[in-house]
Amino acid sequence: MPFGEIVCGAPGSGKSTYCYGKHQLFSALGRPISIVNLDPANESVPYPCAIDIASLITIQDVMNEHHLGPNGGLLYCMEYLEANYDWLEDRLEELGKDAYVVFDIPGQVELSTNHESLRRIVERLVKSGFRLAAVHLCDAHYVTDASKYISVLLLSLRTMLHLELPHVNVLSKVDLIKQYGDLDFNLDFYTEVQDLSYLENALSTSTPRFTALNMAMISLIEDYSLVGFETLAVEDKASMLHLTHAIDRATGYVFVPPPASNVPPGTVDDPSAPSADRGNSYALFSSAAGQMRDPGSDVRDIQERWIDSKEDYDAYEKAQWRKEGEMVRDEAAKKNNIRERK
Ligand SMILES: Nc1nc2c(ncn2[C@@H]2O[C@H](COP(=O)(O)OP(=O)(O)O)[C@@H](O)[C@H]2O)c(=O)[nH]1
Ligand SMILES: [Mg+2]
Repeated sequence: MPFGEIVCGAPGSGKSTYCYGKHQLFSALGRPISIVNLDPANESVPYPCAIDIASLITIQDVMNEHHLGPNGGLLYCMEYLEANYDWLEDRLEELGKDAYVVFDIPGQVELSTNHESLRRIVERLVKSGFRLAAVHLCDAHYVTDASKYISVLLLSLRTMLHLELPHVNVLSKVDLIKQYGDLDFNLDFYTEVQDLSYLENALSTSTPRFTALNMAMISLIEDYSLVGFETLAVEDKASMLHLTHAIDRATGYVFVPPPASNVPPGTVDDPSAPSADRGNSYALFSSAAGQMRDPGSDVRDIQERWIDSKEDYDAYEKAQWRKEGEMVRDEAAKKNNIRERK
């Protein structure tokens, strides 16, 4: 059964960079991955593309032929893709049943908030057997201002309700957050979205005329109680691994055994199997779906890494990289010496 991610988010939120990072990470881990570029506005795609919408339709052709602007052209492309869904389906089938497919979606927000084409394409993918999660990237810069943070919360909530998929919201580019100034609260306040009424003070100072409106929106967000965020710094391995784990839990990939492993006989479906056998599968479930304990799983560690002690960590990492570089250079020199002596 194929698994996958719908990577959405505003233009510039880091979707294509994330897809590239994911490709590098999964290639290193030996996990299957295919990236599908569905964004006709992606001019130079940084990752190897398994399927590219450009071979179906290009935004330039649409703009020339139908005299549309870039935004209208892009919506046309999505509607065209929906009408020619079999083009996508045929190519996805070629990737096989065990594929892990990451879809790079155009940044136009209406596609994931109110336009119907993307939603219907996603619906058909799910019907055809795909286990998908929506990965919604939002630039972490927005948490530095209370009213922008509210817009991001509303956008995330709307996207969750529109796409109707298991959903992972992500504050991207968290490595840059420090340069935008001090946060009013610790990072966990923004990622856990627990008690937004604390924002009232900041809102009434920055936009006093809209305080009542902002507070009404806050109570709406809290009523749904759906939005929360993971964080991402794409070049940080721990951050990518943690996000991958969170997405694997959303799609159910955590329960997929490695291809080479044998399924213990009679463990899951057979109620007459000895309890010791069944115990194994329960342990798998509780450890796979239990509390996450990897290095990026505590948002206080993220706060320390990227906000409180960023300079110290950066200096430490630089020193480690230098050491690694020197080791590689010494190894190469040693090998050269041996070869020359021979
Ligand atoms: N510092 C930093 N920059 C990032 C990160 N992710 C993306 N970017 C930069 O953000 C810009 C926009 O990224 P892109 O992937 O093209 O965004 P897209 O429009 O959503 O596909 C590029 O200049 C990226 O290099 C990140 O995690 N950290
Ligand atoms: Mg892009």
